[in-house]
Amino acid sequence: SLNRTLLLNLTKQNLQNLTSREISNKITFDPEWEKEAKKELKGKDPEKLVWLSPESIEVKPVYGPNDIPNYKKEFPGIFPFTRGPKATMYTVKKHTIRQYAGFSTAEESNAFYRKNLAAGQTGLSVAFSLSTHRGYDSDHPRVSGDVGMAGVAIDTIEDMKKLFDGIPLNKMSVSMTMNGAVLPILGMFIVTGEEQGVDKKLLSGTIQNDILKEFMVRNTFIYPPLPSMRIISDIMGYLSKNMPKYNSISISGYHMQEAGADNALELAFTLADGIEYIRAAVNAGLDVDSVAPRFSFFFGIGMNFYMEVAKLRAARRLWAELVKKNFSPKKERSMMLRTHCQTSGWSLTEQDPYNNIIRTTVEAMASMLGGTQSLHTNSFDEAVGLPTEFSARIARNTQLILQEETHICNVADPWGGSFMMEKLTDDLCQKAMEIINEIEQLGGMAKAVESGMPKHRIEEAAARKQARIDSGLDTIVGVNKFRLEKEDPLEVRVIDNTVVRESQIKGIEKVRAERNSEKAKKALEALTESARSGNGNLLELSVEAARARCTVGEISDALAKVWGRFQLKDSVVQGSYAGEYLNKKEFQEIIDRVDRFKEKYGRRPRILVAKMGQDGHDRGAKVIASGFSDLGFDVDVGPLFQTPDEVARSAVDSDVHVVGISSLAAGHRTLMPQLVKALKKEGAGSVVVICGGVIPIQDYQFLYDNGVNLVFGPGTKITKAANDVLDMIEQRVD
Ligand code: MLC
Ligand code: 5AD
Repeated sequence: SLNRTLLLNLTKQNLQNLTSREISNKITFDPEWEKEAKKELKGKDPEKLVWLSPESIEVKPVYGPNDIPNYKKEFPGIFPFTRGPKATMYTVKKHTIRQYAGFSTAEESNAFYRKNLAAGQTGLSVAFSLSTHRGYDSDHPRVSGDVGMAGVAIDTIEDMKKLFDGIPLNKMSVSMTMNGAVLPILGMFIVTGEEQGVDKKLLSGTIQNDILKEFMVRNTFIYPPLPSMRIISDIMGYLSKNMPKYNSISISGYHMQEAGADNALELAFTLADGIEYIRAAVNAGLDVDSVAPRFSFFFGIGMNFYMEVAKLRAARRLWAELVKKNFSPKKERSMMLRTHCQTSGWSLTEQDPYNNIIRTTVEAMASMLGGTQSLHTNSFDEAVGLPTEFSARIARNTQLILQEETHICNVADPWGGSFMMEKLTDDLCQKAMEIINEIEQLGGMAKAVESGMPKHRIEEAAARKQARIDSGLDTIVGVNKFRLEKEDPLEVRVIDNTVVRESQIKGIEKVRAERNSEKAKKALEALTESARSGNGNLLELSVEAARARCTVGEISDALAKVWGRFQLKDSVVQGSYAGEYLNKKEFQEIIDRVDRFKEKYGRRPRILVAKMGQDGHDRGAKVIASGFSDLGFDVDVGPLFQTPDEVARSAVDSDVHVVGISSLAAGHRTLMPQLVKALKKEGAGSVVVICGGVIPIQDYQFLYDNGVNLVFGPGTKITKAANDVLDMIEQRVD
């Protein structure tokens, strides 16, 4: 029984009732300036120059002292740390250049890391395969299209040792982005240190370990929320006792921004997550001062330049004040927000891709001017695949040039005292606090997540953003303005999924053959028992299991025996796309075309929007579902993590005209041909098959040859996609 949602169509009446947002407050200006501006504007009101940001903040054309009447002196390194966690900031230590990377096998990723470190990178950050994220070994049939594609596949401690071969873990700080399979991965990391001869006291780095945002946006959870929260408090307990230099969590807003959140939503949900994690630790008997000093954060930095700088300043101030108010810590450091940033992947385009270098540079500057501790700059080939050696070099050099050549690092918080920046910081604090208070009313972030509120807000914001771009309100150079007539294809990194999988399977077989199977069995049983009874520390037991050479899949299953695997119940927002697009002729033309379709064929065109494999990035799928629904289509949305057979089955069950697959993790080459075959087997060969997402142009012909009817790259207008799909359906039903 699949958990599918059928969206009802909005009536035209409903559509008309949705109006765009308007500037609400009376805007005041300095009278002398206003007089001069009116002259220049030939009598027009300067209020017309106010820009209403996506956060509903009114950005004025000019600021002055009257905009910050309550300005209080603040300095870096001093509570509430608005201006930075350290007094001297980059003047003493520049931010860590920490490029997120991982692909294929441990050997290949290790070689890539070593080259990057030699060329100026200063910290490591591991991207794991989606199969690993979701706690499946590489030999599991569900992950055949995923292994090694979006990150490095790790099945056993032997893989982890290869990943850090020649990289001394007492010297190099390592971030690992892991949330679902956090226990086996952290366990294997600790044992890797041990087998390198490094005492775990000396291990430095960060584990992402932020499960709440997985249930909202990133979707690499394994277990239900409650046991997932126990995992986190067990990890904090273990780390605070045994690994004083290791950051126990990286509370992440990045993925919210990538999923469509504006800066106020990102800020509010991330800080509210942080408060929830301290509460969980305190409820598990830990002292706030033993855990909070090792909390770290992670924000996305997009193209809204001033607002992004203001966000990091606001984040530090709000966090300090919230922790103080809620937990009365004794240590200053418990209130000090330290963060990693990553430039926005979503802001980058497939069209005219070298423009992405410029976008990333601007975003990197905002991160540094905002005072980040660590930074990843994206590669310009983001929209088509994983970084190549060349694109990774440019991305890294972007940071090196900003650090070494621009003298940006010579001043801490250079924006401090700017009328505009201080006002935006205050405004963002206020907007975020309104949302945080709403969350507190719901009983905190865990409850809010359960209610679906944050996810819904983010998806609304994403649909609005898409409509603003599709209707030309927001500009993206090379996409909806100044588009090239002809694009030159980019060189892309190609990973042979079959070869990686076979080599991983050999590795698993070798470890299983050589280990003491009795010891491995006992370690797994202890984990199952701890999950059942609630006694013992799950990380301590996972370290034991890693020593006993248990695999990621075995450790994950030992816990799933008790807790099961979590299934997300989902819905899709309606009206947000239409709300920003209304009154546009092309929008109305498609609605009319869909109505004519219905008159002629007795029902609306019906599309199943689905995701296959372990790729949980569903912004694209959600935005397509919302957009098509607002355009009058009947839309079914499939659950995440489907096999091609499962998708074919539900296409037949709901008798759809079209199946639309969104693919962001490179599984399309393996999974799309399987889907076409599965549809034929079900007798549904006439269903139109389309796909979109991160798909290099080089793969289009391969997909057409294998029965896919239409492929849409990033930057496709939904209205155009809808028209093309209607053409295709009408050819088939006639
Ligand atoms: C810093 N230090 C100073 C100083 N500045 N000392 C004196 N004077 C100064 N001016 C000290 C710090 O106090 C610290 O020591 C040490 O130097 C290291 O500096 P840091 O600023 O803490 O940097 P770093 O070690 O790099 O840690 C940054 C961090 C951490 C705290 C944000 O959590 C981190 O590295 N996070 C990275 C997360 C990441 O890469 N995530 C990728 C996600 S990708 P001490 O003793 O005080 O610690 C993803 C994508 C996806 O999620 O979806 O797949
Ligand atoms: N290697 C490098 N960068 C990656 N990203 C995701 N996976 C990898 C990887 N394996 C980056 C992209 C993406 C963001 C979530 O992280 O920029 O948008």
